[in-house]
Amino acid sequence: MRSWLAVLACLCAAAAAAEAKTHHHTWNITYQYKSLDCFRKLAVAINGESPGPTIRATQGDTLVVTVHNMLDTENTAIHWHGIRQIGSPWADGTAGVTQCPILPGETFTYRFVVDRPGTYMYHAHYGMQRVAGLDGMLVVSVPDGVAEPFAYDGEHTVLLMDWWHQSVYEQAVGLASTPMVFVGEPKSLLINGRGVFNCSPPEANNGGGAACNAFGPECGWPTLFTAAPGKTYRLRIGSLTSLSSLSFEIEGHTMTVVEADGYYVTPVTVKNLFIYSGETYSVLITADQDPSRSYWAASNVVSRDPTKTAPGRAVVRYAAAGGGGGARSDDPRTPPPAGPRWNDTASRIAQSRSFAALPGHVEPPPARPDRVLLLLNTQDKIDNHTKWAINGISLSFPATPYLVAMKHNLHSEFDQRPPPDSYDHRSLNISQPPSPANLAVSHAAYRLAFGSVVDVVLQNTMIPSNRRSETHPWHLHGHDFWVLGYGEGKFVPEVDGPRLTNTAARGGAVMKNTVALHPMGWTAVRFRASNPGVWLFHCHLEAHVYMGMGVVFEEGVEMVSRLPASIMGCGRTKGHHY
Ligand SMILES: *[C@@H]1O[C@H](CO)[C@@H](O)[C@H](O)[C@H]1NC(C)=O
Ligand SMILES: *[C@@H]1O[C@H](CO)[C@@H](O)[C@H](O)[C@H]1NC(C)=O
Ligand SMILES: *[C@@H]1O[C@H](CO)[C@@H](O)[C@H](O)[C@H]1NC(C)=O
Ligand SMILES: *[C@@H]1O[C@H](CO)[C@@H](O)[C@H](O)[C@H]1NC(C)=O
Ligand SMILES: [Cu+2]
Repeated sequence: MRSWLAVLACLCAAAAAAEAKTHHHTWNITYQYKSLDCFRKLAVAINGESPGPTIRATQGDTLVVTVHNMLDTENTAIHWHGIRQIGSPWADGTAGVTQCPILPGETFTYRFVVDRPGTYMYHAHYGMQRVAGLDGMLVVSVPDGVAEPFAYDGEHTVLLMDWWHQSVYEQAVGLASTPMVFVGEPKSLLINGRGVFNCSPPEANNGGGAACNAFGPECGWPTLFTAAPGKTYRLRIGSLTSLSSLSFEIEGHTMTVVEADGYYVTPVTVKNLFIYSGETYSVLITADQDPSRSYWAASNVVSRDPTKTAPGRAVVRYAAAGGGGGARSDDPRTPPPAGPRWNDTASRIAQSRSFAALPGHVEPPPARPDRVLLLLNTQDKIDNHTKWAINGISLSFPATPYLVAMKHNLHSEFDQRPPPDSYDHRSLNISQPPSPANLAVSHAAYRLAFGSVVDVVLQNTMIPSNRRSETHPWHLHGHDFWVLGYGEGKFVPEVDGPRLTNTAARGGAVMKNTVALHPMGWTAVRFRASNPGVWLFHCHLEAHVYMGMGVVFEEGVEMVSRLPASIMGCGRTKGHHY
């Protein structure tokens, strides 16, 4: 107990001693033709780049990002994924929750402190816009003079994405249509924004022969990094896939996981890393293989049909391999790693369970919760629309952002009836979930007592129409949570509740901001509702949150200081002066 306090105290002291800097970034957001996987399509770019630049800062620094929305026909908003926004809840970038969207032609400035070191990300949080490629990584270093609990010779970022050829509009309209037109499996997997789509079968490129150019300058597997033999590298890996759960591995090399979502974990060596949308990991990899050749890094789809999406690839080169960086003749002649069996849920759960907080670096969870939310995840039909619902409520964002409506008591702007804390878990059969009696699309929200400890148990189910159960990575804004456990089947409060209490008491629970809810299973997390504001908690799959798979938590909104006028301008906030 004393050791973690000591470590936290010394980190804070070091952070305070170092001079905090302010980093200014100015971003022009535009649509651009990009051929990220050799197929030309419109992408949303930051200063011409998609994915956007990696932002770097040091713990305690302030980031000031001025966003010019130059999209002409589309709103935007940018979320800083994993940054808790303590004291700046209006800078969370979640359209409909913490701000009005940034209108075409308008400028919005995000200003916030990066209070914890670690690997984070940013991405669009307006409609399904992230699908169009508005995303990137955010790396926060420890202050000078603070040692990390592992050593490495160099570091690289690895951003994993999935990619479609139809536009974000077609995807969104399809999902909202009756009957629903699903977005389908991704056409490509991207690593650091690059992939190679097979242009040769004409039917594969939607008839757009000219759009698919296997010989374009952008078309080729990217170099992930060039290693010096014997050296150890830190890879900061983040997934911003829109649909896919992935397995990432590097041919011939093992990886040692040392960080997850900004917290150190007890090192775990793996052949492949399962990574779910919204998660980040740091892994250490030592260049200890034959330096006369190069190696594939690969991402493979798991949990969904992998046969429709070829593996994402990038090349790990050795400096000794004759240089020529990027030359195709240097690409490995081996096939890329095939990845694990896509439907081997047990090994994914086992890896999720294998992570433990590094002793001395993570505060242990409070002993017990003040409130328990049992959240049932179901897919249902509402007025013939296919929707995801949580305890029967399918979330839709109100015209007036929750933060403004709640802070200014605009009660007509959202549903005042709180969503249910639980469901009938006794009679539930997760293979055949009944349609909830209260099923509705709503702008409801959970109001949490400020400072209270909240447990959330997410319960997965089977989708009645296709008899499948999917993986849902749940992401919490404004907080990190302790992961108390993963279970298979149905959560039984009388049996599983006491086990969670024991886990909490034993210590070692990892802290994260995103956690997987595995097929036909449950996942339990605990957090302290101590960050004044209004925060989204949602499935990180773009299609799912668009179909209502999220909830909203409010805590201490009355303690939030005066809201900036820049977040207003929509719904009831139009023309109001606060
Ligand atoms: C952003 O757009 C403005 C106006 O067109 C231009 O002056 C500026 O150079 C652009 N900035 C960048 C970084 O592209
Ligand atoms: C997993 O998928 C394969 C086909 O890829 C199938 O043959 C096998 O039966 C499946 N296993 C389970 C447990 O569903
Ligand atoms: C829903 O779909 C069914 C079958 O296609 C149709 O008969 C019914 O009229 C639709 N209901 C609504 C409310 O659109
Ligand atoms: C749950 O539903 C499945 C699928 O309909 C059925 O096979 C099973 O017998 C049910 N289980 C119980 C305990 O009723
Ligand atoms: Cu989901």
